[in-house]
Amino acid sequence: MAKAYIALGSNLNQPTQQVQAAILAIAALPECQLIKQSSLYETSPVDCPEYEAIPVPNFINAVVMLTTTLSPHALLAALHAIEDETGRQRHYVNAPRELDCDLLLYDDLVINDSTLNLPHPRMHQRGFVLLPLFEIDPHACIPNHGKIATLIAQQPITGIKRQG
Ligand code: PH2
Ligand code: MG
Ligand code: MG
Repeated sequence: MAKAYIALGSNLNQPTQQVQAAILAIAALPECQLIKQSSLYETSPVDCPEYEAIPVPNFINAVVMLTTTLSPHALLAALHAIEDETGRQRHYVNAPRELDCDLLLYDDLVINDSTLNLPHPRMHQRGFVLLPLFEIDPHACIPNHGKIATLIAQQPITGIKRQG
């Protein structure tokens, strides 16, 4: 049984409901048991270009932990199917989206192939991932990057509000 962490994000079409529905969909996946879920966080967009001068909406973000007997690639495919169910369109890089489900960690595996990068390549720099992950696992370690507590202490983290 492997332990996997997934980051959820939405900034389009009722983000709170999108993230809550995604957590239920993940809990219902075959060969997966949802073990922990973070609070929801309202976060400022990071690396999201404005398109036609329309301000980028804030995100709702969360992180969940599950145990699974799915392979990393099978879990990734299941997460993409959950994204597709929301009607997500990929207009341009980091465009507003109904749902983004990123596989962050799968045990301590390091994988870099054409479809999957583990650990998620930008997670160690992103407060909207680090803070909810710290909430559910303050002892988490990111392969090649070290302890989550150290990563959080090392960088300024702004624009993140934990919701009740
Ligand atoms: N996701 C991105 C890029 N920027 N910013 C926030 N606040 N939350 C996200 O989930 C997010 C982002 C790419 O997937
Ligand atoms: Mg993402
Ligand atoms: Mg993604």
